[in-house]
Amino acid sequence: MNDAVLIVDGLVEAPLSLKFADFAAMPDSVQVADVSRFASGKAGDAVTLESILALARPLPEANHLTLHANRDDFHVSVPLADIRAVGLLVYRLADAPLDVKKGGPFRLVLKDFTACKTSELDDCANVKFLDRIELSQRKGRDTRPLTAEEHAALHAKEHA
Ligand SMILES: Nc1nc2c(c(=O)[nH]1)N[C@H]1C(S)=C(S)[C@@H](COP(=O)(O)O)O[C@H]1N2
Ligand SMILES: [Mo]
Repeated sequence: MNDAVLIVDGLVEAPLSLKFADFAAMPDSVQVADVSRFASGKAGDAVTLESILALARPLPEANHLTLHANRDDFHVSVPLADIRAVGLLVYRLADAPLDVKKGGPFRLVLKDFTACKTSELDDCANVKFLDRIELSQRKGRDTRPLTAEEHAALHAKEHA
């Protein structure tokens, strides 16, 4: 699991491929210990999404950020301007890489999120098993459930 990589690509000056050790080595100023302080019900230590974007350097025409989880084919695409200040990349829990059972090895957690389906930055956008962050001009792939029935079915599958 320590070899798992998070890809950052699309409309960026410097595409990235980041591992646990890369996140752990980032400066204290961008580390966010214990995200449960900001995101109720979520757990682990993170770095800010902004610090990752600072390394990748989105091009001026990048307007959207898409969070890809190929493990279960779940994808969320939101306006870059909305997510950049509130996104946290959780990579560690109790001094170990974030377990897949907790949505690891990498999980996006929003500092502030609304109830499911009430805004772009809702609980559903807290993407587990995150393996790729893609910057694009237009909105990218978004597989969040649209109806209450689809949403209930997804949660039933998640917690099965
Ligand atoms: N990869 C992936 N991430 C996901 C989901 C999913 O099905 N797959 N479900 C989303 C939905 S709909 C919600 S409400 C939250 C639930 O997060 P929790 O299990 O920490 O409460 O995870 C989100 N992240
Ligand atoms: Mo959700």
